Amino acid sequence: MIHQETAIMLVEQINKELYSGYLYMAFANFYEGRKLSGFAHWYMVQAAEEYQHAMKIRSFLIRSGHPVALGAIEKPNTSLNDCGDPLHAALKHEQYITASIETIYGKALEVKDHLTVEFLDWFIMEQAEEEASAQKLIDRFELIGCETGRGLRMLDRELSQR
Ligand code: OFO
Repeated sequence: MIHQETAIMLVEQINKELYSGYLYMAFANFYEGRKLSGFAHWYMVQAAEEYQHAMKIRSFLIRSGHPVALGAIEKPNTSLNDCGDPLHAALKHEQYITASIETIYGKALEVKDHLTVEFLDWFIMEQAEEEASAQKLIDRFELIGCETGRGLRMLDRELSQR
């Protein structure tokens, strides 16, 4: 059985994962507007992954007999100007999601909800990857910058392969 407190936190996490997808879609839209379709594609793939994360949690709760009452998904909080802004915002957001997962993990340990601890192991690893990949993209981008030069186009083409 999943503990009632962790179950509530997991339902909230579904909302955060769906919000993540919504945020990444906003980033994709921003890049579409700048004719950087590779960057846009990258974030649409990311948005689809976030949906999968939400579904993974949903299935876990449903399998364990917990009701999943869905809340409203907030409007993405974005003020994007520079073409590097989404990259930094993505890292910051992933750090927030990592903290959220770790909070649930901590609660599961506290209430001895071993099922949830085991379930969240995958998310702990996934968050390490998410942060690393967001940081890697920033590092690569910072060597290039926003000028519509050859480097940016090359990176855009590469991101379209994801
Ligand atoms: Fe679901 O990992 Fe990103 O937010």
